[in-house]
Amino acid sequence: MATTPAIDNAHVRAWVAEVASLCEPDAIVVCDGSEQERDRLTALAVATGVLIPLNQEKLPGCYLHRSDPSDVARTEHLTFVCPPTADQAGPNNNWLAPDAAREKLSALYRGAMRGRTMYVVPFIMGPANSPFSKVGVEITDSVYVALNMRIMTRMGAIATRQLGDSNDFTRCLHSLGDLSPDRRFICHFPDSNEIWSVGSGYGGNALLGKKCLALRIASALGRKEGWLAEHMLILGITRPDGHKFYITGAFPSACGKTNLAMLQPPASMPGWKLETIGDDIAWLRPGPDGRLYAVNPEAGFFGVAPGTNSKTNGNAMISIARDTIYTNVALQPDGTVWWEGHDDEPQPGMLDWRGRPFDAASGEKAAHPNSRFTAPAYQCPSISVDWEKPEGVPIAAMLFGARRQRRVPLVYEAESWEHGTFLGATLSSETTAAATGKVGVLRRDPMAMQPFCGYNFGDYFDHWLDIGKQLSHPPKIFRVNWFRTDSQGRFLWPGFGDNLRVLQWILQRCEGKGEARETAIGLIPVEGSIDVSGLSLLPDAMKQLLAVDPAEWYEAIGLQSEYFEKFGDHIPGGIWHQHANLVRRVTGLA
Ligand code: GTP
Ligand code: SPV
Ligand code: MN
Repeated sequence: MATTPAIDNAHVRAWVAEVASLCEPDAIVVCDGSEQERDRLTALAVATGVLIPLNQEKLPGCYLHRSDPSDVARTEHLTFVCPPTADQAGPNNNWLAPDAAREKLSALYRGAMRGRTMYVVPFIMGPANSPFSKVGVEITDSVYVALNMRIMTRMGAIATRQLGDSNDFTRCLHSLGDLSPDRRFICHFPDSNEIWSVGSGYGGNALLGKKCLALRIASALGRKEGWLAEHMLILGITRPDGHKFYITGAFPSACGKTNLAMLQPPASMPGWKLETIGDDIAWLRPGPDGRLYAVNPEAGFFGVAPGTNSKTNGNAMISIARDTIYTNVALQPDGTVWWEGHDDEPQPGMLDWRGRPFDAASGEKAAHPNSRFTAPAYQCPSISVDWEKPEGVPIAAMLFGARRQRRVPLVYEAESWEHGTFLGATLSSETTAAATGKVGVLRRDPMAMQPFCGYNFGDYFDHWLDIGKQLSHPPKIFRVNWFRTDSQGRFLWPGFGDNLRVLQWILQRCEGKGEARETAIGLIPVEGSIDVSGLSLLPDAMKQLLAVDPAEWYEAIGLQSEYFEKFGDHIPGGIWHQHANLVRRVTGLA
């Protein structure tokens, strides 16, 4: 079948022909990323009900998409990593043998695009012409996916040019199939640099440049090539004294990356300047000067809508005021959108995320808890001038954070790279609506990568330790927790903009200043060394936020060793060494 326009790259052409004969689309369209193309695809999406135009005066260029109600979040139990052996995938992944996966999915792809158009979407992850960047080509039968990829990646002619006649690209095959969860699979083939996804049109399951390529495939590539692909935001911070720092932060899904990446200083901290580089993914490489450099491989934000308002995240509110695709939010009668935690009061006559009249008395949410916006990064008022630097930005500190009501203090510092790797490896968090399943259950989530590491976690920890050995000036590593609660379930820490108070202490520590005390788990701020002036905290809040209770940590060490033992001898000695240190200190105190 002819493609429009013709494909110059022989490898892409051959692969497209192969997929077309399997999926049998009615037409093949190769995306160029132009505005005319966006307008054409948008008009088509509106005509077919895939997109609903919003109020074009209040929200120019904005559209609403309602996904199938059974297809609203990543489905981790249907996600597989398929290297030749289960041991390579590790107990952290679902594994299918590559041949078995191909056979199973080929049957689902056969004829799946009959009556549909097949879009060929070339894209770059990373800035054009950066040594960090990787090219992918996504074949999809979803116009929603094509339009989202246009926002989330450098899509179209720019990618075709960067690829040239090379065969070095990730083959990303996606079909909506019949959207049935019974026939939904997201499979990754790190050895052949391929992703096969079928049966879902949602976010991380379908926009294959994001979690599938930029984390699962990239983490495996990074291991081979000597770099790291991480579920991290990247933030630039200029202090009132003019000193500029860059930090990264790994927090599990829906645990605050986008919010921290777009942080606005509290009124009590004038003169601080914060710049967004990325809100979800960082690719990190040791630089020639022995520091670790980061780029954001993405070009847009696929952010959580609920809870976003001009107080919590004013930069996001401005970013999503135009040219944004909203997914599964509520629709107001005036053609604007609403979600729980929005600035505005909901208007009477609102439709919920499924398009049904919203009934506040029903107890159901108007927007799905994992409803999202897709917005171009350049629209963010805090976007950094450095965000597309091909060589990336040098990282002074890395944060590991999670949702923890108990045990884990507001912030503490690792004593070394190895200790910091251990703090990342022992991260656990209460689950959120970003993946299907029960919400609020504590689960292990090393480096916030449990759903995203494309190989055995034991080998991944080892790779982290190896990277550290290549750094003469490694970033300092910290654990943070904005989510600690008191006995009545109230947040002890105000969070959001006030998190800058914690970052201030972290930056002081990066310069060898700031006061810390040694504890069993690491270096904790001395009370008074985090500036809380102007905050109305609950009585004793800072004492509780900075407490280390040996009895609580005694419980943790047992759970940690139980977890690491699952990985057998893949767990490197350095991690066991750090665990033994913790055991010694905790039992010494208990
Ligand atoms: P993914 O896109 O799924 O990877 O999520 P994320 O890590 O970017 O999370 P995001 O910043 O979108 O925040 C998710 C939810 O956590 C939102 O409802 C926020 O309002 C809430 N949140 C973010 N930061 C804080 C904080 O400092 N304190 C509290 N209490 N809530 C926060
Ligand atoms: C996450 O779940 O961490 C996300 C959204 O950032 S998704 O793209 O669906 O993975
Ligand atoms: Mn994420």
